[in-house]
Amino acid sequence: MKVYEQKIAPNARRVRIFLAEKGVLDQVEFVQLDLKAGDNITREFKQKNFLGKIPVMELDDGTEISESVAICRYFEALYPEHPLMGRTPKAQANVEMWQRRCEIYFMNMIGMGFQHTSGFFADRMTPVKEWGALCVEEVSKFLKELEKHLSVTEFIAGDEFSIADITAFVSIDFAKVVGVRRDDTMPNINRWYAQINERDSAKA
Ligand SMILES: N[C@@H](CCC(=O)N[C@@H](CS)C(=O)NCC(=O)O)C(=O)O
Repeated sequence: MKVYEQKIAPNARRVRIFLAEKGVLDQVEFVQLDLKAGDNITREFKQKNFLGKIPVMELDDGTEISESVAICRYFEALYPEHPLMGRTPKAQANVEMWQRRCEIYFMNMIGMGFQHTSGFFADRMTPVKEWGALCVEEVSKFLKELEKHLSVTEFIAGDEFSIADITAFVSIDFAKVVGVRRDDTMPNINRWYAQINERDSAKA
């Protein structure tokens, strides 16, 4: 099976970390694309994902799956031992809630903030600086909420490491591109970040 990605891209990184946690990185052939050069918006690539986004997983039977969480869900179903999406119905709902919060209100806001303030993809979209600035404000607000949340919980979605931690961890590194950084006023985030960063998967 193949995964089309660009290694430094945050969505690619979260899938890699998930696969490393599952111990299946070596089952996948990673195909590198250059996003800035537009490898992802060619007619050929858009046949794999009409949205022109990575990562895209291609199974040996030709099935193409995009959306990072959909790719992760496939591996969660294949390898349910060491669950990363919750064990019980309640835990699964909690993980889903936090994963979506971290993705929609944090990771995506960083992406929008970056694209709309930097003009990085101006060849394929219309940057709106004011919208980008508002997104960056939302990123800072979310980080503050995360700091409060991590004062009462070990991991983002409770007692166990999950995909929500992966999305939040990758997003915290990504947030540097919009000038938002964790700092000394965030002891809980710093404690949690160090813990995730020590896992072998964090280097994937
Ligand atoms: N919701 C998608 C987002 C995918 C996405 O935005 N990928 C970025 C890289 S992190 C991308 O392909 N950007 C290229 C572009 O927008 O042209 C997912 O979860 O995989």
